[in-house]
Amino acid sequence: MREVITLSEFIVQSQEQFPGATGALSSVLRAVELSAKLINREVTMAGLVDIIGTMGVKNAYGEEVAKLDDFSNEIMIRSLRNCGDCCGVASEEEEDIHVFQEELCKKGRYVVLMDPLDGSSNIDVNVSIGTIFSIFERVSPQGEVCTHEDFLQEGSKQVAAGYVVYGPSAMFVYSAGQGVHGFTLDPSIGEFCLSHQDMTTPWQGKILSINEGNTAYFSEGTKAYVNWCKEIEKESSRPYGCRYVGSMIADLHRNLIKGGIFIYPATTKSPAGKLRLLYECNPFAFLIVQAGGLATDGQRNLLDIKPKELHQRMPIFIGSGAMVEKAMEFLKVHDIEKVEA
Ligand code: P6P
Repeated sequence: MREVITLSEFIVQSQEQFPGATGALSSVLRAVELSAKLINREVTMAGLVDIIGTMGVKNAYGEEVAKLDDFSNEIMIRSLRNCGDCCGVASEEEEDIHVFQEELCKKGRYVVLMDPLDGSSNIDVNVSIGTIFSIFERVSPQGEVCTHEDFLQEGSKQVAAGYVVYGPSAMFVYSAGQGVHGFTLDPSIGEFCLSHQDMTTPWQGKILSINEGNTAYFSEGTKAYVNWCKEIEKESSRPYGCRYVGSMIADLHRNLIKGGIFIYPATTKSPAGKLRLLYECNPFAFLIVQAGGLATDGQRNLLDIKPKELHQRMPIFIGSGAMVEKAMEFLKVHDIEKVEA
């Protein structure tokens, strides 16, 4: 019989690799897993029950909050509060941090940052969406309430990060610093089962993923790189294929497996780009680097950047290392050196 290893079993077995492990991180990961199962159930029912559509309220960015956004946010917060090892949460859906006041939670060693349902604008057209999470060890004293400093740490200090893609099948993909591992939900037993152990991304890919509708707002460097990707040059497999779903989780999950570069650059319309450093860029940067790729803002490694505030946006060039390095060369020549000249 095929050996099925569930996510819970894998987390416990992986814990053995950390001599000082107390099981607290495993407990937080399992809280995320429980949330994913509950969210997946609602997402797969969306369209059949009154869970489509918006709440009639806007989030911190002035974006309409979908009912599923709010549901997913509440589910994650409840699970993380109940696990007893998390002292607070920062959510893309909430203006400020969510400080757990319960005595048990104050003893929690970890904080979690999350985008409970990324890509929710795609729900009503049945495109893959997902949950993104990032886990840090707190810097504030255990036993007290968490502080903003717990959440404003460089991405390199993440102890774990991952995502759940609610697509043709639901997949839970995470890393705790020992490689990237994927688990596919088996609905017949209600368990995420190991399906992609030690995921790595090719150093050279052939997929360009960028919203070219924004070309008029791109920098000269970004335009030059995109045009270079479209030139005919057989040895380097160009022109590359273009794939853009408009749901970060779907685009990055594909590129993680097949290779490629995903770009949401700074533009004249959005000088800091669109995606959020804490809730989208850092967790994916952690994963992609663990999988052998690169993640930058066009100049700096994303994981080295000290966040200034919770909802900080950040340009992102992420994926196959050779492609990210090439893109940075174009930005250096056309944007940076030109400006310095
Ligand atoms: P645009 C979804 O709204 C999201 O936050 C990401 O999931 C996705 O990559 C990006 O925005 C798409 O943005 O401007 O291309 O529609």
